[in-house]
Amino acid sequence: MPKVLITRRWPSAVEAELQRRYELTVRDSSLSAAEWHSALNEYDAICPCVIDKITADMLTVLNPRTKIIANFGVGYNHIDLVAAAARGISVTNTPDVLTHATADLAMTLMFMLARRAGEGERQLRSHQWHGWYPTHLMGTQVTGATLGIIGMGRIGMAMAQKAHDGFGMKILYHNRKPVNESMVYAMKAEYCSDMDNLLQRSDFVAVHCPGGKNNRHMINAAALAQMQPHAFLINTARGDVVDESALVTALQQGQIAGAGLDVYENEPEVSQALLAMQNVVLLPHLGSATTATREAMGMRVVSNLDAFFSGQQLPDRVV
Ligand code: 8YV
Repeated sequence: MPKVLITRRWPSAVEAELQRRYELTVRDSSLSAAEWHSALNEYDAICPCVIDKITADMLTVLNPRTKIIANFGVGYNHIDLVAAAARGISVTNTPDVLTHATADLAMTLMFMLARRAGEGERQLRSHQWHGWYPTHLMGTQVTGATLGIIGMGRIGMAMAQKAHDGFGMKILYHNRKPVNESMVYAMKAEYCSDMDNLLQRSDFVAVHCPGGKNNRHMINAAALAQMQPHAFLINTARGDVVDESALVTALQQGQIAGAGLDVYENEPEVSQALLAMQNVVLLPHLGSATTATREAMGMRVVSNLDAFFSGQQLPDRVV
């Protein structure tokens, strides 16, 4: 049986499945560079997740036994793909299965921000709610508002569709190129080749592009300055897409109305300034965190491993 290492505990149903097929080792912590080097000589496959930063230094083993890194998650900006390819290591991810869970969470953030749900709950739990009054925690209506999607991939599209079909929202999107899919036409989603144009016109801006160096700080001070003062920023993609300190400044100066974040530049650290603000909703990277989705992600890794070890084409090859 091939030897497989998973770097964290996975849902038990998936661990059981892996155990049936492979000689499985389960860790519950990240590997140091030295541990990576020995793991690459010991295992046929290694299955990391987003918190395992796999740099070129960690992949410096000549002729590693490991020939596949099967990531548990769709994003792979934590893996140095060039270094993996140089060692002849294939990398796979888990697309599709977490699309709706992540888009649902972006919707959750949008509603929590708009309707001040976090603020209201904090108020009630701290016994500061003294009864109804006409101007209490007045928020923003989501239905009919304009949603700007940055990155119209699978997750961006799913959020756009939920927002359009369920809540009559007007959809703008910014992408490298226009998306030629029937769903986009059905929603009458408007392509903004110029991101500033989208930022200037949206009531809610949701970031759905990949992380990594190409998109690092795409939402910087200049971009935030384009947004309307009543607009909200939502990020369920990757923390590095948003310049967190520029975001803090924009919020402090009232350039935008609030932000809903599920991802951060230095996870699990979150800036003290954000923690102190009432008009931000802060979640701990929960995008794909439903039982069904996490199990499906695990099973998607299993499919990639099965394909690899039976010599078939990898369903989700990244390199
Ligand atoms: C996952 C995610 O939970 O899949 C992704 O890229 O961001 C998350 O939803 C995480 O990556 C697990 O590795």
